[in-house]
Amino acid sequence: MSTLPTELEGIMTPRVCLDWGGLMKGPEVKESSRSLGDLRGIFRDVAQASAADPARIVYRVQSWNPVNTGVPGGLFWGVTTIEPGKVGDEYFMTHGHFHADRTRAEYYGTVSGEGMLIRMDDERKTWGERMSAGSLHYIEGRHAHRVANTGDTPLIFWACWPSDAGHDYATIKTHGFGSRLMDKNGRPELIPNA
Ligand code: M6P
Ligand code: ZN
Repeated sequence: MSTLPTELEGIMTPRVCLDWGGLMKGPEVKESSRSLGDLRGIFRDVAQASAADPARIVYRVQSWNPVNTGVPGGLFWGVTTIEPGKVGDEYFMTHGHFHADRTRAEYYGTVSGEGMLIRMDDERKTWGERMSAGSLHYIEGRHAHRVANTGDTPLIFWACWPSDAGHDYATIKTHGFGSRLMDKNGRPELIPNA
C-alpha cells in the first residue's frame, strides 16, 4: 500500500473523492459487505434469522486506509450503507464493536436516512442517539458502537477513526449490547437484552 504520493511537488489530483450522496470513488477505496448469513448470531429472533435469505445484504462499507492498520497517528475514512429491513421486530444493524484500543475515539456523521447510533459503556449501560442527515456523533474510545436503520430508505453515514484503533468484535459476539433496538408499534425502542 502506498503511504506517500510519489510526486511531492506540483499540483496533484485528489486520491479519493466523496460524492455528496455519500459514497467514495478512487482506486484505493476498499469495499466489503455483511449479509444476513454473516450476521445471524447478532439478532434476537434466531428462528427468523435462520429462515431469512442468508445472501441478503444488510450493509456495505467502503473505506480508505491511507496508512496500514495499526500505524499510530493515521486516520481512516469509511462510508457505511445499511439497507432498510428487520429480522422479526429488530432493525437491520451493523455488527458493532469496541475499539481494541479503548483510548481511540471515532466520529460518525449521517449523510442520509434515519437511524440510531447505539452506544454501550464498559458496565453495559446502553443508550441511543438519533441519526438523520447532518447529525454528527463523537464516540468516546471506551464506548462500543453499532448503528441500526430505523427508516424505509438506506441509511448512509461517514466515519473517521484512528488507524491504530482496531476492532474488538469478540466482546460483542459473546455478550451483545445491554439493549436491543426493536420496532414497537412502528417506533424504535431500546429493550433490555435478556
Ligand atoms: C464504520 C466504522 C468502521 C466499521 C463499520 C461497520 O464505517 O466504524 O470501522 O467497520 O462502520 O461496523 P462494524 O465493523 O461494527 O460492522
Ligand atoms: Zn469504531
